[in-house]
Amino acid sequence: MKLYIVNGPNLNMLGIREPDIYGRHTYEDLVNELTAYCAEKGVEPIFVQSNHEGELVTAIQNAYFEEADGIVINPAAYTHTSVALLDALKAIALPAVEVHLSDVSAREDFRQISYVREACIATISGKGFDGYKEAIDLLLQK
Ligand code: CA2
Repeated sequence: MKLYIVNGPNLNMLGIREPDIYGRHTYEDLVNELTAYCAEKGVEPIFVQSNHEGELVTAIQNAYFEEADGIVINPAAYTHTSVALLDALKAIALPAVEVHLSDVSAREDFRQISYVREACIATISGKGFDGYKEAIDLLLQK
């Protein structure tokens, strides 16, 4: 089973700024933790982090062209703005799970909107790195 694990803008800053919201662990820690988790579960992970919307669209399309089985996606701020990511997820029609480190439902009004949610089988929010593991488990069950 091959899964794309896609992270959006500023998530490369994890552990560097705003530890109260996003924790003290780095993006590299996230990749290492999920690599180990995927190995346990027999999953091949493909990690993409980009600060650019178009590169995230390309990553989603690549999941389709490379015959991935699903996508775990934290689109970060593009969650709340991007019709392009929604369209890409709809176009490829692979099972996708939306993940957020923080509990977006308890944050600002503008974070209550998610464009991508409509194209995802589930949304997991506020569980930190464990949310990504839950998303992988959900896709494995699928
Ligand atoms: O909670 C999440 O995972 C978010 O997707 C994170 C986004 C935010 O725009 C969403 O509303 C919720 C922000 C990612 C920024 O990550 C940073 C990490 C460390 C320091 C600064 C930003």
